[in-house]
Amino acid sequence: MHFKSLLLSTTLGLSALSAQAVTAYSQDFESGPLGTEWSGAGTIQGSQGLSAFGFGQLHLKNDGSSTTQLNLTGLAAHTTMTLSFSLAIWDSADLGDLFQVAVDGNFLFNSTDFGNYYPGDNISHGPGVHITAPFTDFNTPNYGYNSYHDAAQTVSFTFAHSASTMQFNIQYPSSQGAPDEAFGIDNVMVVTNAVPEPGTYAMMAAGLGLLGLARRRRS
Ligand SMILES: [Ca+2]
Ligand SMILES: [Ca+2]
Repeated sequence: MHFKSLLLSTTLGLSALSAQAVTAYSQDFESGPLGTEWSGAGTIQGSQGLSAFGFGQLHLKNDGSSTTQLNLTGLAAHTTMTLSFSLAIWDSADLGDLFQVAVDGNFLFNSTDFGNYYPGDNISHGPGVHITAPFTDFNTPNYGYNSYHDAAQTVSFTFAHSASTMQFNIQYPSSQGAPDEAFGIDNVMVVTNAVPEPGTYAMMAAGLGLLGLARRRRS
């Protein structure tokens, strides 16, 4: 292998390995009150039976059709972001309802493939992965206090992002409102990923290049 191609492959390998993941924000809503980074609709309420699915005792529940919003500022330099959270879908959320997740005004999920109840389908729909037991009828399983089916999903989005601020909006525009139907979120985590600066690349590449040369000389 030529020295230049060795250097290039080493640099590319290193840049992938040395991407810096930083947890910019995490919130499980277990210790109130709700921080000022949150605005819009939503209050901290009991996780009810979804505590068995990682929701702890409390989560942020939105009982209506308007937006819950998270605003973060002062983010360290980064190139990509991962937003993850647990999603509770309470009561009779009807499949075909509109649900939306956006960051900085860009939709990550904007679909009517959302809801709890659809005979013969037996899972919840929405962003992410269904984690609660499949249901067998309108009332089972019931993880809440109302006599309706409830479900939960785990959600994760990774996308290009470099701004020092981020705005996360989550909304159930066609909600009939609690106690008919509602959603909640928990375990909200924002992780940013930064690659090393060009100067750092060059130094690491040079160091490894020299190492490579030394190895070649020995062999
Ligand atoms: Ca919680
Ligand atoms: Ca409904």
